[in-house]
Amino acid sequence: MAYAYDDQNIFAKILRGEIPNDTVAESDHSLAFRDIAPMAPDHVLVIPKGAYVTYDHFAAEASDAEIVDFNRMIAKVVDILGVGPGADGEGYRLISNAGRSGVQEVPHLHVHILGGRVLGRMVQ
Ligand code: DGP
Repeated sequence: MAYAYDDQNIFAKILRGEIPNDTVAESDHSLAFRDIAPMAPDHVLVIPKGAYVTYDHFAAEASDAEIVDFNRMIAKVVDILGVGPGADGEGYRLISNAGRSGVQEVPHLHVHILGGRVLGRMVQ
């Protein structure tokens, strides 16, 4: 499958430093920053630095190093937020919207990490 990446999307601009962000953590291949319109007390977006549109695009084409880095970044943010259910936190949710049916607003892969309150049922 061919994935067309639009390098004018807002997260590409954040990665190029053209738009400010509230960074939570950064690594070689990933960036985590707070969502501009939080839907929970903790709402962080994790994005790869590479040009990937959706999770399936990333999983199919990213290097092993990028995939490991991205997943470790999610674990790191869960730890920073203190929401891991195995620790003292109450738990969290990961969401990655893709395409029109997934109501993806920004066409650069991002995983939402939501926590800090009891979340409602997932699918509407
Ligand atoms: P979605 O593509 O539907 O999974 O959601 C995109 C999310 O990105 C949405 O929760 C709002 C957030 N967002 C959009 N523009 C910006 C921005 O300029 N900065 C930040 N931090 N978040 C943004």
